[in-house]
Amino acid sequence: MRAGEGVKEYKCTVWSAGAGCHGSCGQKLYVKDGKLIRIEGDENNPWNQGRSCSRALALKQYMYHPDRITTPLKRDGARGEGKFVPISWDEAFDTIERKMKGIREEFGAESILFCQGTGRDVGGPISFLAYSYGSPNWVQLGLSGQSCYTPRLGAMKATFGDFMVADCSQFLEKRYDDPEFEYPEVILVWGQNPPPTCPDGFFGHWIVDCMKKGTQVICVDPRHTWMTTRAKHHLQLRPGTDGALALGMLNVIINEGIYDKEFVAKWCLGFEELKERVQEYSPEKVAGITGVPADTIVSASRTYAKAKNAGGHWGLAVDTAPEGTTVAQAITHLWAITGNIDIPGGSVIARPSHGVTTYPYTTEELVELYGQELVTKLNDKRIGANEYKMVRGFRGWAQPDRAIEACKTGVPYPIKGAWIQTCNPLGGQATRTKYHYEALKGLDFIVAVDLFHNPTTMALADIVLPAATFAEKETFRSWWVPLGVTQKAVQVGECKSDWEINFELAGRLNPEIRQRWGSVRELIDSRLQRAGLTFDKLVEQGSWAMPPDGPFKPYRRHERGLLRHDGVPGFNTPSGKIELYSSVYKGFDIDPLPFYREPVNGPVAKPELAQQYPLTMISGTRNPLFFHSEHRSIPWLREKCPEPLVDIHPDTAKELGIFDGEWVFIENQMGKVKRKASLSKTVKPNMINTEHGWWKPELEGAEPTLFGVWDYQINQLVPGPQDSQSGFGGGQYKVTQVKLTKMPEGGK
Ligand SMILES: Nc1nc2c(c(=O)[nH]1)N[C@H]1C(S)=C(S)[C@@H](COP(=O)(O)OP(=O)(O)OC[C@H]3O[C@@H](n4cnc5c(=O)[nH]c(N)nc54)[C@H](O)[C@@H]3O)O[C@H]1N2
Ligand SMILES: Nc1nc2c(c(=O)[nH]1)N[C@H]1C(S)=C(S)[C@@H](COP(=O)(O)OP(=O)(O)OC[C@H]3O[C@@H](n4cnc5c(=O)[nH]c(N)nc54)[C@H](O)[C@@H]3O)O[C@H]1N2
Ligand SMILES: [Mo]
Repeated sequence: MRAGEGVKEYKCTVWSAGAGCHGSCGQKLYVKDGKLIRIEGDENNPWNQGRSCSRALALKQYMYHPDRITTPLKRDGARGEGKFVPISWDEAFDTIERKMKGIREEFGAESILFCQGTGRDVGGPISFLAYSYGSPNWVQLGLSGQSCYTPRLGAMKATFGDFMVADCSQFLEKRYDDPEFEYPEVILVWGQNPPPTCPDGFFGHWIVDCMKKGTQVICVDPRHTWMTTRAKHHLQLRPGTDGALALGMLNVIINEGIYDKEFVAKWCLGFEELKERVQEYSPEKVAGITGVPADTIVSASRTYAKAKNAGGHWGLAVDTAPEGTTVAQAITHLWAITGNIDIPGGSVIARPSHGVTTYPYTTEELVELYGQELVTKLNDKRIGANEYKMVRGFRGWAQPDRAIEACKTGVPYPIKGAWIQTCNPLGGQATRTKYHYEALKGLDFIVAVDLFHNPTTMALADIVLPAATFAEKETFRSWWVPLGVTQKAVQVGECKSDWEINFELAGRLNPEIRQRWGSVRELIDSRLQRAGLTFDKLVEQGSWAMPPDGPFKPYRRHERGLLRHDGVPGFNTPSGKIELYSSVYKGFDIDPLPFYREPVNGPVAKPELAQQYPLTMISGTRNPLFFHSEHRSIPWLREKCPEPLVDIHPDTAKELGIFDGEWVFIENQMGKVKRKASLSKTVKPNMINTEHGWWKPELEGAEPTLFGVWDYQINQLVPGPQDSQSGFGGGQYKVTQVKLTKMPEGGK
């Protein structure tokens, strides 16, 4: 489509509501008479090169949906009764200001939790509001063990002093055509299903682009997927045993001497200690633990280690493994000892483009943004920071399991309120959902900021504020590359952006904010200053900017002295080397070397439980149509997947007398949930696989139905809390013991 004849084109970076997603696709929005009429992928944007996903393409249905909340609402009846009335923004802000100030005066700012979901666009505005108010308790509430990316980030920071991603040319403006880029010979894809997910600042299809040019993939996944069926090696391990497999691969590579000796000698520290540790994990022993044959472990290790250049890509299953931080550490060691660090087509250091961040990824940044004094003060009260040194020392999160327990028990102090923004704990994020429901119900004051009602807003919210989609707001985006902005194309109802809402409240709750910035635009521009850019300039140049040469752009920055503050060649770790024996972990009271631990409620650790509930359930495998608990009301998306399915191996189904398309219960000690059977050989006979985030917007919203959440929400069966040395990782989403039962005739 072209602009002209009353049609205006807006180039935007997609981040947050509409598509959801961690990605930053460039999309072109076409607007006529103040309404969005079409969306198309931006072919000039280096990230997605013109592509769109099903959720972006359905944006009009999402934005103009009749269920969309378009004014602030206040509860007008008991919690859960489903009665809300529209109020003005002034009334909403006044009420929230009064209540939040009252709670702060009586109980302290820490008694309000600031709860977010995954990294859409919310990290910046929500941490900004929490710290402006003075609460240290910024948390992905319900995400047991903060089990999404934080364990991997922590391991990378400890090992390399920086973050890393598989290099698919994304840091280069000309992408695959840049002569500096070399396609990876191999990409090791660990616990990730890239095509439908685009997670963690990475566009999944880049791996497919590389595969088309000859890149081989090695996949570590208990299921068969599109990618595993095209892999050179598929390591089909028992869920949750990733730690053992990584140690087994290290064992092969070290003992066969096929590691990069020169690189290890020059840049790594602690190799001898690692060598000694991996002797405990022979391929034969690891085969016994993981179910992957020893010769497959050996041949996959050889393929990986002998490749000229190999990328490392990984996903959520690494974090949800027990001791996710140590599993992630073992995988970083695979990248390191093979010398695949910061080279074309290897694993490259990933820093936010131009050094601009929207919110703190590390404690260092937290200090840089808010000052040491505030951070020290926050750490004293942050839930989990006194129990777990890594929670204290890496990133600003409160520990989610302890946070919800505090709501229930008042320990370490009473929690009085929750600010829930871009987050649906009851509908998708929280393990042991009923526990979260009961604990949150007891709080005095709850605000939710969302676009639609969902089980959380219905059951808990006193005030609901209507949020804007990416098409309706100004925001900036920085997650590795490129640095991007989203310009406001249209207005829907009275919706406001998360930045606008939080900026207004932050100013009311902390007058200093108003002295520093006059508007959200000023705040954004002040963040972009580091890049020598402004919001307007970025819009002018097409909505994105790639990093210039220097510390934010590969390759071989460690050799060029670009990584450390002192300018000396090396890595940004305490020793200047890649720490295979981690001094940082040691400081956190975590084993400085990787080790293996069984899933805590798995069939080996709890054989009695497995006898009763013999199937291992993987939950949460992503569906390209939905983003977590979103999009079930969007006609184009829902019609492709009308009901929540469970994948069951045909032999298991036969044994249980279950037919394809029949409704069944998934059941364990915590409850039971409904699913439609889908017979599939993608899973092994002793496991099942099902999606998370299911509730039905078409059902009654008021209690007790709550949009069917108690029928369909799988996380009711997922136990908690996590139990790890670091306080991070180990959410039991991917290893839950269950059984299947047929549903009585006509049940649904
Ligand atoms: N069983 C199981 N459960 C899981 C997982 C799993 O693998 N298995 N994965 C877990 C993981 S990794 C994560 S990160 C969590 C994610 O969990 P959440 O991020 O909490 O995901 P949602 O449930 O979709 O809740 C997001 C809510 O935010 C709203 N929203 C979307 N965009 C915006 C926006 O821009 N502004 C505002 N104000 N609201 C917005 C949506 O309408 C929705 O109600 O789920 C976890 N839950
Ligand atoms: N369309 C869509 N995209 C999304 C999301 C969404 O909800 N919808 N959510 C976003 C979020 S917050 C996240 S965290 C990412 C997650 O995206 P991914 O990291 O890809 O995570 P999953 O889809 O949960 O699982 C990926 C693969 O891990 C395998 N797996 C399961 N258990 C194990 C195990 O124990 N070990 C190993 N090695 N593999 C295992 C599954 O079979 C699956 O194929 O996706 C993001 N992108
Ligand atoms: Mo996530």
